[in-house]
Amino acid sequence: MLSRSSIIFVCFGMLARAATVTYDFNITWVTANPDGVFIRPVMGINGQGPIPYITATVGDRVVVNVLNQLGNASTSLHFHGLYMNGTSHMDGPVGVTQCSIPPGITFTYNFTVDQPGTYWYHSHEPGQYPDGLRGPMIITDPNSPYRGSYDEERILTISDWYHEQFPTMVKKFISVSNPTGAEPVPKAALFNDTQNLTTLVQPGKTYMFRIINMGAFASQYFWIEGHNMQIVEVDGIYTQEAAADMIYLTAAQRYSVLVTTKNDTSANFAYVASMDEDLFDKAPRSLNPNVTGWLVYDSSANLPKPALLDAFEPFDDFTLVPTDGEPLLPDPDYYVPLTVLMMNLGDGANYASFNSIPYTMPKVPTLYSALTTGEEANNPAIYGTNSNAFVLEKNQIVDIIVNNNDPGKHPFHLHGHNFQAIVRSDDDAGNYIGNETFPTIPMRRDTFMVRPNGNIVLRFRADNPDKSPPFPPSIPPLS
Ligand SMILES: [Cu+2]
Repeated sequence: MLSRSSIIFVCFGMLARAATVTYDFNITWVTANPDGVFIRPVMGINGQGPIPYITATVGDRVVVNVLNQLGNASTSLHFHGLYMNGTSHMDGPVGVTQCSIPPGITFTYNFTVDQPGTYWYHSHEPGQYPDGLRGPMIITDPNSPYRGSYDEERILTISDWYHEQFPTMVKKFISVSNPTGAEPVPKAALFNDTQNLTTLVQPGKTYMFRIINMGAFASQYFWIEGHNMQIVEVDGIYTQEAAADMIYLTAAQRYSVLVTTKNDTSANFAYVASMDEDLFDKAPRSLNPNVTGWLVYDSSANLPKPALLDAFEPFDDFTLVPTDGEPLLPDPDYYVPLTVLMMNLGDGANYASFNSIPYTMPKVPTLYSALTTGEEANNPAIYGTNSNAFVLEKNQIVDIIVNNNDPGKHPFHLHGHNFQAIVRSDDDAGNYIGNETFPTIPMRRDTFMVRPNGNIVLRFRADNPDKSPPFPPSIPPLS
């Protein structure tokens, strides 16, 4: 349910048109069978699962009226990749910027979007989004540097799929009976929440595919047989065109790629996403890690089976160059060293930790503590012993150093900012020791993978908020 109303305002002598885009979302349980072998309850919106896309144009105000009618679960929505600069209380993570939305209660998200690109929105109640509350969010840009370089857009989500509901799986995952912390292995991979997807294309045209990994756990390799991809955007940042035969998307990463179709319509071509099985401790033999779709030139021609690959050689995103040419930020004022370690605690279960501190959600959301404690807000201790709080000063340049002391690959995501990815080591490089030379124009994105027993360094400016909220702050009172 979408309604648009327009406000016209004058800025810098130019006439700009900004719309308000309103979505009324009634969240309920529905049933779905996306992999064709198991019908199960999923979280839907307005009776629909998969859930609707959110679309807006740069400059628009987005209003999402949420009514939680799940009955048996609280929820929230996060708009992944949006900086929420000046409206961090609209970001969505439960325990950080808001309380859960209990069953029967409404909550309105209201923010402006001033960044173009490919995003997604999802529940930010712990462990909930893989049960269905995840969908694309696209911010179109009349001033895109690639406007005119393509004829049409297509949205392609990639995800992993489970048959059990997440609350049940999480109980088994974090338990004394799983002391190694082996993650639940998905049952299937999906394109646009289905399998055997067909994408009708016309010859001699260029399509921009907005590709989103909205999976729970699995990273995915993606390629198109017989076609080359030109990467033009990662996580909302335009990049200089970079040719790729295959890309790799961790959970939560996005790419826009240009694909030019052939002039000949005699054959159809498979595209494939393949879950990175390195992540699975023990995958059953019956697991098909691949999902296949087709570029269909001729709907009466057959849909060929994709070829099996000997090895995966994805494009290295570290080499991408943003089109805005933003140079390496100055040397940092502050370092946030984070060591990733999986640990068994007193209950015998396995927990992920930063600096040996596993996260426990505070009873009072972190943002509420920050806004209600006066001078004490600068004391990291008030945010709780298990929240790993670091207090930054406005406009500091910050280096987050992630040392992965675990043999698994882990995506790392920062809310409220993108970051310059200035170091990514190979596997088994150990902890960061600071002898690297940094790229002069680093790649930027909001989600980045650290390799097994390796390290990454992410640099950003602490500029959120960089201005007062555009409207009187509307933090709801503590209940
Ligand atoms: Cu996010």
